[in-house]
Amino acid sequence: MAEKRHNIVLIMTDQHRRDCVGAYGSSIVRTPSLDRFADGAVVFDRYYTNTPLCAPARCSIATGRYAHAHGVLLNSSLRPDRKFARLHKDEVLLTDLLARAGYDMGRVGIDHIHADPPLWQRDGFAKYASRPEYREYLAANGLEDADLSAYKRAVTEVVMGRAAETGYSSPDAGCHPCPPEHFFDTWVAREAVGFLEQTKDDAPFALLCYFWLPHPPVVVPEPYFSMYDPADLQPPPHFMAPLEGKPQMHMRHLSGQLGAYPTREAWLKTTAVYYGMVTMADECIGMVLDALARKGVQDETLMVFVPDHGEMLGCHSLYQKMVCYEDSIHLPCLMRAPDMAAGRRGQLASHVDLLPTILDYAGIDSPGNLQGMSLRPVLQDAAAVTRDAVFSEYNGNKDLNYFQRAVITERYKYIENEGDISELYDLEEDPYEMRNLAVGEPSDIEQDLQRRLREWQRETGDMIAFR
Ligand SMILES: [Ca+2]
Repeated sequence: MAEKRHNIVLIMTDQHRRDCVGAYGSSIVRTPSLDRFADGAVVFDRYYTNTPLCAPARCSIATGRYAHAHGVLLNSSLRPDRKFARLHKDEVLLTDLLARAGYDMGRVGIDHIHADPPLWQRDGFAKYASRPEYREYLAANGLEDADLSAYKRAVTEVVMGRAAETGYSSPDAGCHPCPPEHFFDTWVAREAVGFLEQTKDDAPFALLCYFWLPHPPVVVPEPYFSMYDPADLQPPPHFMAPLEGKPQMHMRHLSGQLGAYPTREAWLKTTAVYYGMVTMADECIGMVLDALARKGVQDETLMVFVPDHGEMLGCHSLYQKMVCYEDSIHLPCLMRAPDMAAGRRGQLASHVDLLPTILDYAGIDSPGNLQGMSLRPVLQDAAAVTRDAVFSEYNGNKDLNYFQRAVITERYKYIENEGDISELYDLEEDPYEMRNLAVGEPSDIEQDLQRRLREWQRETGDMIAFR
């Protein structure tokens, strides 16, 4: 008998901290829609991104493979040949597989899959709506995309072996002039709802919904801009903490340069506005959840919520992502499926597992080159035994630099930083990663994790070899 083909709903936010979802103990940020999603869902407590950068992480979800395997290491490339910012030619994407299987497919929101040909030129989309369509929508309503260049800041980084000035979103917060009903994410939600409302019963559907919030610049319309009072915030212990005992290379990279200059007052305002962005994202997610509830297809649908990566937000005095600390790589992840046993899961999981999981529920045979595993057994059984480590990597943003490789086990995290010190954290005793244990002679634990990392690099064809 053919495997049942479930509908697929993937909802992603961008740069969403784990502590900014109610199910993970958020005490101040309000996320009622995600709380509704989490209630009676499987809540993953140990879900990681395989790389703390947008395009490479999204390509890991789309291919089920690590960045160094699928080829997208950078967000964009300043190299004339665009090397390391395009998927390898032979990579097969989730959307290709769903299209071939006859899914009625809608893809709305941000487009960070760098492939040839580009996704929007490929077959199989009943709806494809991204930034160009949004700009058309704005123009039709007599509006323009706001100029947010004031929220970019120049940083110095190594590009093609030389110091270069590049620009990135700063941690400076601001109020967005766009009315909330015309803001990008609200439009994305409406497009997703429109797609859901026209799907028919004769074929399974797949909705891939990619919100932009709470990605920087930290600029959001009212009422979200003023929604949270900086005076109410309770920053974690590593907020604005110096990078003591940690690789100083982070200070030379953009997360350190951008994270170092705001005052405490400025950081608290930025945090409050970021929380407003999270609540706006949550309201947009609520619009999609409402449309799904109206369709009444819960019994035949796999639903996934996960962001691409996290946000440091001043923790360890760093901004954005691009480091392998928990704020940047440890993610909120919620899933719902008809055959799940609701509840929390302590099993380690990561982005490379999403494609195998979706294919499992879609009844599609997996390509032979996948590097993750289906999480369906974990959804079905809280006691399912899976793996004992997940991996993350960083290779630079606009060019190859500041390489990091991390292995995360049930209790420990070990990070190698090219040209700088290594790091070992006991996540059980030290969840905020304040004490680097990789000092002096390597302990048995450190040596074991180093061996695990090397094994993974060999097995998955990582070109980087440390030492
Ligand atoms: Ca991102």
